Amino acid sequence: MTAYELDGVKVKGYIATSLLDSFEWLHGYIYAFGLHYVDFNDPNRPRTPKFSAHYYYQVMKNNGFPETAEFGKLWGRFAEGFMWSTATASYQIEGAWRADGKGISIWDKFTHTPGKVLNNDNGDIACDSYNKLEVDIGLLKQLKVTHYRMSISWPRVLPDGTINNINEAGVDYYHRVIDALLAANIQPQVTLYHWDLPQAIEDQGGWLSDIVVDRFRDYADFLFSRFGQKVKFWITINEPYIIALLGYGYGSFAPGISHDPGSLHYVAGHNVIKAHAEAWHVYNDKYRAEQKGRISITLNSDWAEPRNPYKQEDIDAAKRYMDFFLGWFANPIFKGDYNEPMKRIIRERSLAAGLEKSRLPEFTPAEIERIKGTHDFFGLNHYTSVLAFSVDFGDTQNYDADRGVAVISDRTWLESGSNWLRIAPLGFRKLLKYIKEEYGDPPILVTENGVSENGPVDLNDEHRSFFYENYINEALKANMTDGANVIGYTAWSLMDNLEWASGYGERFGLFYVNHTNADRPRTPKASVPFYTTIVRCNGFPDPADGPHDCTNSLSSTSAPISEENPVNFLGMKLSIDEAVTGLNTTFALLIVSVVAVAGVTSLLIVSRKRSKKRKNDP
Ligand code: GBH
Repeated sequence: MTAYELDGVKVKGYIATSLLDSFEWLHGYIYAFGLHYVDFNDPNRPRTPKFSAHYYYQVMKNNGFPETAEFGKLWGRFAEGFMWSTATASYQIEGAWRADGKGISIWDKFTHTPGKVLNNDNGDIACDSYNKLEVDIGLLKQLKVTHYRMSISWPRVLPDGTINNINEAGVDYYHRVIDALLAANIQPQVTLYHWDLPQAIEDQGGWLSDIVVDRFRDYADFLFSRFGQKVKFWITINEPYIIALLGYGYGSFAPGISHDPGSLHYVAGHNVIKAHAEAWHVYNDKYRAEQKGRISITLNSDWAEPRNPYKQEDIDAAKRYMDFFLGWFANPIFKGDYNEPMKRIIRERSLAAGLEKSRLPEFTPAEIERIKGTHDFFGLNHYTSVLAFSVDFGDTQNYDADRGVAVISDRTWLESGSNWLRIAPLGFRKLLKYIKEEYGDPPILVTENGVSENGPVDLNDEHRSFFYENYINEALKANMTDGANVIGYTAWSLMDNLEWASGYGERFGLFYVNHTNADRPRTPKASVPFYTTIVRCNGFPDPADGPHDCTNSLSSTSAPISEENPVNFLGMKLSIDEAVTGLNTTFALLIVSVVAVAGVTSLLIVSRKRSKKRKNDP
């Protein structure tokens, strides 16, 4: 376009290569140049338009780039007082699994069950944060974050899960953490429950039994009474979706229950919602007036796009994906009761299978009222997007069959170190806007967002800086352009840690932790100064009204690794220079809003006559 408009080159047409993924000569079917994905495992060779096909359609329709800022970078800052944070969770970093009277959690048991976790990794030592308080505070200071999201290990403070037995050594540890944070002028955002349920409570049925509702309320009451003078941000429960579905449906997470995948995740989810509501009410009734903090829950959700945005079935599938994911928990808490599609679909499918009633439990009218409105903000964990389409699973009775949706990734979304996580920043903006519109324009606190790598250690993590720059910029658009009330942002994670069933191989940290070294040393990755700059700038101040003091730390982003040391970029071994060039190219492509399809080839048809004529001109 620049050549045509600015340099006067007579570009007469443009052919995008290729219409379809196809046989790529010596490379077979590995490389996919198509605007449409072709499934070569399916004899029907179904075609699916990629994001790039839709984008190219827009370019053709406009006879140039679409007149929208959607794809460009937005310069601007978040509001004064925006909360900049980074997060960890107790089991993933603390270690000291039996120190000083700590009780056993379901994750201690799960990781010690052979075959449950990749490499049989466990959290016995983890990042040893239990013994490295000062070191970790140093990392937070280096990042210049205003807040730190941490979680409390329930069995560390209440070894059997009840207030009959208080482990003061554990309570002291959290006092030391919180005091050190406050001394560094970093405000703690404390999660009461990030998945490490006391095994003693699991032995009584865990989240499947409503005993847990009372236990959790007592535990919450206890924490507010002990820490509420110092802590002003509370998150009751992290990701009920994962607790319920992976813990009690699929069984891929602790406690690993999978014998009744039709019902148990719905039962567990039901109790999680009730437990959250009780904790919120305790705070509201007993502590809020005096302690003046805020308390809510953190829900995780992907963003779902229809696989084909022009196909009604796919549009419906994407909506169902959202209803069964975010809506499962957001509806009862923000609107009252489960959403109608979930209630109707699960009831119909249950009855059709000969059951007497729906596998989705019902709330009584009194419960609906008690749960509705138990939020001071919308805590959101978000990582990735999916393309959804409708699938009929027959009469199978499980979550996926109830939802009736399957998903794929767009081939143009860059990969990460986790199979489930593709980099799709645009979905973040859409999700934030969706929450604003669907759930009453709540203040939204982003409690997790981040990206992983795996394989050989590479401290030059351009992919993470790329991720943070683009995702945070989409959050800024959601805020400034769409009016979503985003009040804070939290990078997952402060440091590489136990990535649950994936072990230590998938690394989400801003700081690298060497888990084979007994000292568990922390080393900043290149993304540390990068994120710090965004934090100091409170967003992305326009260079046109610069220079800005806050960008000074950018000068220290130079790679902390040597030139000889090759780095891994998108699975290819490249020199650092090449990798940086590759990434900059990807940035540039995205920023000028051409989709980053690795190796898109194009053909410029230049009018020969004209160019010849020009050449011949004196
Ligand atoms: C969050 O979960 C957690 O709160 C945090 O503790 C975690 O470290 C972080 O994200 C990164 O995962 O391996 O294919 O079975 C986000 C939800 C739950 C998404 C586990 C990936 C595993 C999928 N994650 N899930 S798979």
